[in-house]
Amino acid sequence: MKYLAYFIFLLGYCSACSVTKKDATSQSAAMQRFQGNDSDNELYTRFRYKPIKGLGYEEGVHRRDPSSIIKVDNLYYIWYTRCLDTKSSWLNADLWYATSKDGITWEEKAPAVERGEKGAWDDYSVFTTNILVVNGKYYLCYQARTFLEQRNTVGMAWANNPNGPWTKLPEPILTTTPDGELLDEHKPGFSQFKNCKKPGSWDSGAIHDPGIIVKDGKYLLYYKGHPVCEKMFADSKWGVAIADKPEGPYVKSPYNPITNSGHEVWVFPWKTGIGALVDWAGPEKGTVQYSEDGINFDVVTTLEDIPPAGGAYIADKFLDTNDGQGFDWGLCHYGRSDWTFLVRFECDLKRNSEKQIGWNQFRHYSTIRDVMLQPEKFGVTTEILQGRRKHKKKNK
Ligand code: AAL
Repeated sequence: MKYLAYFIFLLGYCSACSVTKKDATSQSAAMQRFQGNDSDNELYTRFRYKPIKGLGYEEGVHRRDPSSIIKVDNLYYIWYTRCLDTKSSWLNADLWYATSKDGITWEEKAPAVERGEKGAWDDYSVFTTNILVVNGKYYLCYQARTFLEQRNTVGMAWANNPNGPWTKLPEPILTTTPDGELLDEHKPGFSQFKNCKKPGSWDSGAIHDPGIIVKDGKYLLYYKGHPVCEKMFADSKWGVAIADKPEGPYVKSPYNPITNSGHEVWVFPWKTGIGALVDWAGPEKGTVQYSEDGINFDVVTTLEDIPPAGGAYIADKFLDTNDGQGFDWGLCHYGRSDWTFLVRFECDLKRNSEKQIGWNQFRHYSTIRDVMLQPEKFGVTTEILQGRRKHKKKNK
């Protein structure tokens, strides 16, 4: 009995030792998982926003989902969804383009790709596009919808000049996985939530945000998928479809989905692999990730305030580089006003750029969005919240 008590005491003492005594193998789960400070992390940044001229807020016009930006003959080009509908900001829309000399003042030019004729697979809306440039030829890939089909497709158009004219490929280059069942497959609008009969694969309900990057001689078309019978709008993930030629055929990777999170797709060449900004949807929302092969992504750090549907100026996006340099500016949309509009963002995701991570860059540190939206409700004004009103000096 005496020995048993002694043994129990020793056991307790030793297990206490193991959590209090440090030896060479002591390492917490967090430190085993990931080490590194944001201040040393090349893929860490804060985002800063600025208004632009020409594509900013305008009553009566939605402009949203901008493409990546390219530079041709000293002029920047961008493509985006332009929509005049009051019920939706992306259905019943066409693709337009604009140019700029400095990335701040933009000139809206004309439609690039318009909806097809009645009965065509793109007769209701062409929207959310991205650009690809290969050997002096330009390709736009974009979402397409008919008026009645709930599930969308991805189309492509090409041109010899960024100003067009654009020629559409006759058939979609990507389609949703044809499983799951909607109560009504032929219903206008975009509400699949109440339209569910039988759940489907992760990309059976929608294939969105197509964007192509060139890697090792292949064309990697990244896209976001929603399943039929998605429970929440934020259950999206990304997949990739791969082709030997820009026009396809694109074959979906057997590894899809290749992310477990992410809404608007944003990928860029980074060093020898591919970087990804995974925005507001899913368990790994708000992260920047990296993959050596474009399929297996790891989280590198967490970012706040990622530009919604950002389209960056990524100078080497289509160069099939093994030395991806990143980017430091672009346009994104603001979608919570009556008419969606474009704004400029700046960041430090260009290699060797100096990180602006001083205290004044952490504007969101003390931000509660509901307070920011309705300061008066909380007894303060916007001026006070923004720190523009100084304390009155007493006893001077
Ligand atoms: C966007 C994109 C797709 C969706 C809608 C318009 O930000 O994810 O394009 O369909 O919202």
